[in-house]
This record gives sequence, structure tokens and C-alpha cells, in this order.
Amino acid sequence: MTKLVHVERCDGIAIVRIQNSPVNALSAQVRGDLYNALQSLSKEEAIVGIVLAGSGRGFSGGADIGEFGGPAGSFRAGEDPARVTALIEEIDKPVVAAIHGFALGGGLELAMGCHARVASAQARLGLPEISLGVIPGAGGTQRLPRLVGVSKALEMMLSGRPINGKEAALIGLVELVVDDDPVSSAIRLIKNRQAGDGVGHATRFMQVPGAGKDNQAEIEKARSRATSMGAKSKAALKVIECVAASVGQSFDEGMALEREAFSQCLESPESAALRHVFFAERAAGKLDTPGASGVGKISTVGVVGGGTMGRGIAMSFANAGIPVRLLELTEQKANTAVEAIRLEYQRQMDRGKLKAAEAAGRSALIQAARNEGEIGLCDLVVEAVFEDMQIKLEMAQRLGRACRDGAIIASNTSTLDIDRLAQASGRPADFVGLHFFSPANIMRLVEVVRGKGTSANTLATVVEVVKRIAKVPVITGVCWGFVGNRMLEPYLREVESLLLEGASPSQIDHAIEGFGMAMGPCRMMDLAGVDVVAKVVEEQAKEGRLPEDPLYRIVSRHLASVGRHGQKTGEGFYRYEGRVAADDVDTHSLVQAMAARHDVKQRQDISSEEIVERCMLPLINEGYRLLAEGIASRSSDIDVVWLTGYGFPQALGGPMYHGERLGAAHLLKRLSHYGSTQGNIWNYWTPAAMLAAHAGGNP
Ligand code: T1G
Repeated sequence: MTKLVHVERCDGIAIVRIQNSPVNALSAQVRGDLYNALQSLSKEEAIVGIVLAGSGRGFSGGADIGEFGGPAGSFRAGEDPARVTALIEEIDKPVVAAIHGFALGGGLELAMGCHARVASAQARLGLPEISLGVIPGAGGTQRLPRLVGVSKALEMMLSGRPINGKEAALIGLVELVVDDDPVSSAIRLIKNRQAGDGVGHATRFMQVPGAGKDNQAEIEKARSRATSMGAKSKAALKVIECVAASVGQSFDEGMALEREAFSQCLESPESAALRHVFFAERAAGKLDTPGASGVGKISTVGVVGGGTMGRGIAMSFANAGIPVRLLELTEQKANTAVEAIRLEYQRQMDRGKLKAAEAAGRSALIQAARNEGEIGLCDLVVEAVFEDMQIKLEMAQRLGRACRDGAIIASNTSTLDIDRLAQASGRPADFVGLHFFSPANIMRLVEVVRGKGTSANTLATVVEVVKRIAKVPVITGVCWGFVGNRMLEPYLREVESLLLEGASPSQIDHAIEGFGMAMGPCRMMDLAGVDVVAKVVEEQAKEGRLPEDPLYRIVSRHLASVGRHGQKTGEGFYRYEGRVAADDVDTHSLVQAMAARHDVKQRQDISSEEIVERCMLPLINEGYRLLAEGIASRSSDIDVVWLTGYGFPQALGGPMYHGERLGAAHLLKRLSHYGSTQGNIWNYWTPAAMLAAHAGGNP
């Protein structure tokens, strides 16, 4: 078997490099090869010091997350991660970690087990285990406090956020920060040691800075924060317990506690869900497209439309350093939009989210376009004009003529037919959907809608640039609503049926937020605008796509028709004092009157469980239909859409992952229950064929 650790010797110093592409994950084999290499070098007389380094992009991205899946023991099947650092501590020669790129999780723990650390200024050092629902399991909870103190250690492990080499040197996590190659600096450090300069010593023997002082307040504050961390709460509380032990107990006792806590977290359903999310997000942007002969370069972007979405989209590209030209109906309107963006950057600066130079730099990247000609020179043009098919068809036509050869034209439509727009542009190979989610400069999800004619290169190029602007691309096929909004429809249909049957907006939202959704559906519709939500339904009606169901979404359509447009008008499903929503007796009366008009029997016994089931089952069922139709190519893609675009709880891994955990037989049973009690209008409750097949049942 190829060794995943390479040793070279130079002037009595051994350089031990991890070679496990792509991120030098510390798999069981890497740990074994490391252990053997270090053990043998410790016995080589001629070797006076050892430098530990990574090959390729970084030092190490940590333990191999792919190994976590089996029973907890399997992760430790190979060389126990803590044994490698324990061996380093016993070696009586200096072992210095040379960190470039990144040292994360077990990678940083390995470096902390060395006698000293040298890091590149821009290297990222962190313990992100909490984002996987686990805790550092190779001594991190005991060594980090000893190096940087309780407060900084808690902040790093509970946030999971990495710091750079410069910051690491400031807090004592690394001994030396360099701008050149950390390996040569590490060699010099060892040679200096020979000349009498100490290199440092095993962390285990260090005292936690300030251990004597009362860390209790710090720990209690962290504990109260940990309880509201959702899927990460369990792991957060375990981190705090272990850090408390680093101050109050011996290193070995702390290590024993960490080991037990790590195994408990590893076996938790939350961790399994979070690991699913980790890999799902990375799979989502993968192209299964043969023939993409490379990726085009997007150096300038044109945005057409200076409304909320257009501004957010423009900011998304500027935030990644890509110049933007913004076109509106008139140059004056374009300047107004650009000024609004500048003010938004100013606000972010005032709130301390941006430095002045960053705010100015980003604003400077966004210019008003004087005419279509300027837009036509851009490499990618995104239209974000009013969500109306006729308006978008005309815009597609104009851009098809105005854009230079080879430029990509994208529509930000949230539901409309990309193939029709592509056809209207006259250049379907260059045409694609880029469905950003509002607020576009904040939300990470972009649905990349591949038209029938979209070329492989166009697809590869937009997926690359979506990743470059730090968003998550999910490739979908063309259907009404793509993946997210197609599944949102049955979800909202059930919400409005429940309202007619007597559930209040707050009862529904409370149940759905108790399930874990970031925001209840009624609150979400009020925020998005009930008129906007109703317009989507009216657009469907225009295209003859509404079910023959007289009750279909009548609540939002009626509220919109009487001007109750939600938060922006002070009343919608709720009444608003500013942003504070309160149940509104007028809504209740309006809905009651609708129910009476349509002979809908109202009930007072609607439970939270029923609300959650009736909203989630149709959503999962529609996901199975999307898979069967090939609109989504992976069930994990559907999870990513709902996790990053609609606030689905990470602890449940996404709607399809959650459905898998409930089990296909259970889903079938509950769908048929509601089919019999609710009436199966328009096959709302008919199980998707793929789901039925999963359960071995008949559709
Ligand atoms: N294990 C397995 N595979 C990993 C991995 C890991 N730790 N990190 C990345 N990959 C894969 C990833 O799935 C993708 O695969 C490819 O590498 C490139 O990743 C004992 C228990 C290192 C900053 O949480 O943050 O240590 O899709 O697209 O943008 O206490 O990867 O190509 O097939 O993200 O350049 C803790 C997770 C583990 C770090 C590089 N470590 N990784 O970013 O590439 S738990 C982490 C990252 C642990 C110890 C505990 C990033 C990166 P594919 P990528 P990137």
C-alpha cells in the first residue's frame, strides 16, 4: 500500500510530509504511517529534529470525516489520533509543525501536540468539529486552553471559526508566523535550538494561562450560549465540560473525559445529520456533465434590474471582487440603485461588519451602466427584472442581441420556464437560470437551472463562479419552481388548508418552528410579501396550472386582494407593531368567513404534530417526484436547497434525509392516512412512485 507520509532528511533534520490528497485528511492509514515514521526517526541517531508538514494545499484538514460513519469504534480502528501526539511528546528531539494553507480539526490538534508551531501568515487554524456535531477528539480540548487560555479556546471551539497565522501568533497558538515557506523557518528554528534557543516543550505539561483565576464566569457564560446552538448544542456543552476539566483536572483526566465525550457526540443523530450536510454541500456543485471542455473566465458581470434582488446579486459579485455593471430602465434609476448599494455597505461598516476600505472597495466595483452596450461587454449578465413572463421574454431577446459572443446570459427567475426564455434569447447554449434567494447578498443558495440547450461549458462556468462568490450551487432541471419553490407549493397549500380548518397563524408557525424551521410559514409569507406570494399563484393561474381545487391557496390570494400584504403594510397574516408580529382578530374573521363560504368545517383539535406532518409529508413527497423526473439529480441536492435556502433544521439533515430516517413505510402510511381524512384532491396525498418503490409498496 502506498505510504501516505513521505520522509526526507536534510542536515540531520527529517521533514515528514503528509501526502493524502486533497486535504491531507488524517485517515487511519495516515495516522499509522505517521506513527511508524515518527517512531523510527526518534531512534535515528543522526536525526536531531523533525519538521511535520503537509503537501499540496495545506497542512491537514483534520480527521477523515468519511471514517466517522461506522460504529464509533471504527474511527479509532486505525492508530488512535491521540497516540500520535502522545508519541511526539515522548520524543526527546524537537518536533516542529510547519503550517501552510490550513490546519483544521485533528490537523491543528496534531500541530498542538508538537513542541512548536510555525505558520504562514494567511494559514487558517481552527477546530471546526462543532460544525459536524462533534468535539475535538485528539487532545484539542486540553491543549488549546493550555496554549491560548480558556476564553479564546472556548471561542474558537464553540464558533468553529478558524483564525489566521498572524492572529494565532498573537494569542500564543503558534511560536512563529512567517511570510515565506514555514518548512524552512521550522528547520532554522530547530537549528537555533541546537545553538541553545529553546523550541518549546510538550503542551501537556503547560499550565492553562490564568488557571488560578476564576474561569467559572467564562464557562457559565459559554454554557448559557451553548443551549441555543441547535444541532450543535450537545457538542458545545461537551466542549465546555472538557475545557472546564483542563483547568480543574489533570491532563490525563481531561483526555479521558474528552475521549468519552467525543464518542458520545460521534454517535449522536445530530452529528450524523451534520456530516451528511457537509458532504451534501460538496456534492451539490459537482457536474455530471460529460464534455465540459473547461471553465470560462468570468471577470465582469452585468446585472439588469436595480430592485432588491438586482442589488443583492450585484453585491454578491462585488463582495468576491468581481466588477459589476448595473443596468436599469434609465441611467438615473441605475445610479439610484448603485447609491442604495453604497449606503448598504456603509451600514455594514457602521455595524462593524466591514472595514472602511472594504466597504469603499466593494462599492467602487459596482457602476451604473449607461446603456445595454456596456452590459453587452460583460462575461456574464444576470437579469433580475420583474417576475413576469412577458417582461422576461422581452429582456431575454434584448440580451441575446446585446451580449457579446461567448457571454453567458442568466435569468434570476424563481419559477418561470428557462427553456422559453432561452429560446427567446436566440442563444440557448449560453442561457442558464441563476435563482438567487433573497436577500441575495446573504443567502448562500443559488439554484443553477440547466435548460435543454444550456451547454456543458456554460454550466461549468456558472457553477465555478457561484462557488467563487462563496455560495452553494445546486444544479436543477427545468420545471415550474425548480426544486425549492416546487416543494414550497404543497407545503404552503397545507398551511392555508390548516388555516381554513381553524388553526391560527401563530399556532402553525409555533409548530413549524418547534420542528426546527428557521421561520414559520405565515411569518415567512408576511416577510416576503403576501402580494408577492399571491402573484406567484396568479401567474400559475394565468398559465392554467392551478388544480381544480376551489380552496387552492385562497387565504393568501384573498389577503393580498384586500391589501393585507404583510409586514410592509403592517398587516397580513399577522398585525405588526414595527417588526413585532401579533395574532390579528381581523385575519381570524376573514379566514372564518372564507371557511363558512366554502363549507369548511373548523376544528379546535388541530395538534402541532398534525401541523408538522401535513406540512412536511407533501414536501418530502414532492422531493421524490423531483428525483423521479430528473429535476434534481441527488436527494442530497434537495436537502441542500432546503437547508441553505429555506432554513430547514440542520439537525434533521434536510427533508429527504429526514424522510429517510422516518422510513418509507412510515411516510406511505401517514400519506395514506391524510389522503383518507383530507380527501385526495389532485392526488395531493398520493405517494410518489419512487417513494412507494422505496417502501416496496404500490404507488
Ligand atoms: N475528511 C474527509 N474529506 C474531506 C475533509 C475531511 N476532513 N475535508 C475536506 N474533504 C474533502 C471534501 O469532501 C472534498 O471532497 C475535498 O476534500 C475538497 O474539500 C479528531 C474529529 C480543508 C478548508 O471540519 O473545511 O478532525 O467533494 O471542497 O474548499 O478532533 O475542506 O472533492 O470529493 O471543502 O479547498 C475537522 C473540513 C474534521 C475541515 C478545504 N475538519 N474541511 O476547503 O475544499 S473532524 C474539518 C474543510 C476532526 C478531530 C476531529 C475544507 C478545507 P470531494 P473542499 P476547499
